[in-house]
Amino acid sequence: MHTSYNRSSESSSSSSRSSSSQERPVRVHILQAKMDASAIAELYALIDNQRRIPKNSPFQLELCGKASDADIIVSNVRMRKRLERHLDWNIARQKAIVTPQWLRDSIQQQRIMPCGEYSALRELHDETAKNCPDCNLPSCDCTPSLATVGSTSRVSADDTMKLVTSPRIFSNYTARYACLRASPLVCPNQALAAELGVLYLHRDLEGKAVNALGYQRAISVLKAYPRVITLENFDTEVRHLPYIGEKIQSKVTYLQHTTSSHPEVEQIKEFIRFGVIEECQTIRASERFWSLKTLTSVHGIGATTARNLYSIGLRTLEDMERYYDVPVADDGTLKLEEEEVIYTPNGKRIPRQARLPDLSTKAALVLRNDLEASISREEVEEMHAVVMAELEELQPGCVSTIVGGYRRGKLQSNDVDIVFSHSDLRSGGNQVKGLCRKLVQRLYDRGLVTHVTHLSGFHARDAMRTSHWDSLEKALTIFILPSDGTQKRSHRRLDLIFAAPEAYWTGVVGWTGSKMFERDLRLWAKVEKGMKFDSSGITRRHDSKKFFPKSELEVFEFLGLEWIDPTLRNADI
Ligand code: 8DG
Ligand code: CA
Ligand code: CA
Repeated sequence: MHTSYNRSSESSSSSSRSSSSQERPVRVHILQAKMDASAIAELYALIDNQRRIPKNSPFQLELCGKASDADIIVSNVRMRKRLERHLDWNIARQKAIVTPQWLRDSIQQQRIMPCGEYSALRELHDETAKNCPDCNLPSCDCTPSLATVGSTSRVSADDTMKLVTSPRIFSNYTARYACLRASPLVCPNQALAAELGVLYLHRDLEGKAVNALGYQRAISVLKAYPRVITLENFDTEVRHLPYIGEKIQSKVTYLQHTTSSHPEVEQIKEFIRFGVIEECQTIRASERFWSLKTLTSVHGIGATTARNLYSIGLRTLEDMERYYDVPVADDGTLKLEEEEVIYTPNGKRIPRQARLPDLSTKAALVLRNDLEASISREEVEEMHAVVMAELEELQPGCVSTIVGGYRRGKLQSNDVDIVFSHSDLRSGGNQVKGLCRKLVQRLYDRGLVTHVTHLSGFHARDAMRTSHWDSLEKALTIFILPSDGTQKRSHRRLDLIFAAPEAYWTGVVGWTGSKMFERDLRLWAKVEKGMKFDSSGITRRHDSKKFFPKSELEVFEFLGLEWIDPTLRNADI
């Protein structure tokens, strides 16, 4: 049985198949929606491992980054509506769309299992059976479906659920800007990206910003590379990708690089050969690295402070507790200092001070276990619902979007970011700021917000050093869901961002991330379009004229960009 494909059949006619034609592996695309990182990694590893099967074996699978070019799409999505968020239905009908079990069984049995038996969507069962690249099946004509290069389909201006990322974006992995590339949550080279992430973090903790950015850029480019990197494609393609092996444009690092030119190139090659990078092993074994990493895990402690604390002898969180004089309760647990609160006769909590409590380093230390824990999508949604219910009481009819990693498809988030607006809000005045402050105060009064790390106009100190990002009103808070009696609730970081209605969509784009996507979006706007992009709007540089797109798609179109789904904006690790 031949399970690899006949290349000449790509010319679309099954009659053009000839016995002398070259065969190519069956292309498999992993649709990441509704899969967690470990499931995606498992499927990539399955395909990657079988790559080592001798070349003349009839059973060859190849990872394909572009759904439209794949023969088989592995999907956990079972509903048409949901699938259409990621894939044009006309393209879907030309593919075999199967469950992950198909891949496991095919690998185990070393043959293409009948796709129809693993059809992921009931509605596509017949097409999946027919398009299965298995010549032994009676109904199979073995003609691979041609990739129909569809353009971005615009269904409704502000319904991003229905926008499809063009296949062109998937082919564009050699582009210099992350906002031109498709960067999935987990890429075929995720382990390599994670290893380079150690080098990035090390440079970042040591204050070597330019060097750190070099690694961040290399990671960002690798995130969009659609194939598992091998020594072969490394030499022919990968080393020529932007930022991989390019000298970093800084006098200081340039001098460093002349002695050991292009460290990324050697390190990537090292990873391909050995599966680890030696310098990462050294870094992981270093006490200083672990100490700096631990000290910066406390909210509000940046790399510079951590290095200062290290230089005076602090190594662990216990050292920090002693240094910051964190109070310990009788039972040995850390405790928050008593807040000054008073209650109304019916139990409503009233803060004695109008000023909301800052999250001090001391409090951040006490809450560190809560704040370090990741947040499930269900809890993110619950938090959003609770906040919206409170906001509805203050100003009915607000709109909101959960942005950040949640919107990019992360199953676990480190914090929750929500952008709000209301059509009645006027820009320029104090209405937006007023609503943001009122909401935070209300959440505090309800015991839902316990601390505030930044509230626009409230605190001079910008602990997050994010003031360069934009001028939207924001409150960075610590939030805790009310107890439902069954589970212990944890403190969570919650960022509330308020935009005037005309700045809502730039706010949503600006806060969806990821960080490198945002960085390149701003760079693209500036260098290529003569525009300044930030979350509060787009400004033409030569005459300072402001533009306010009316949908997220319009933000992209205005900047001369093709649509990229939020789940493909994961340009960081
Ligand atoms: P996670 O670690 O929270 O799970 O991932 P994330 O959601 O991607 O990270 P984040 O640190 O919450 O940042 C979300 C996005 O918002 C990211 O692209 C960075 C961006 N961002 C800030 N601060 C600010 C800011 O003040 N203004 C704007 N426009 N964007 C900001 O982190
Ligand atoms: Ca976030
Ligand atoms: Ca955030």
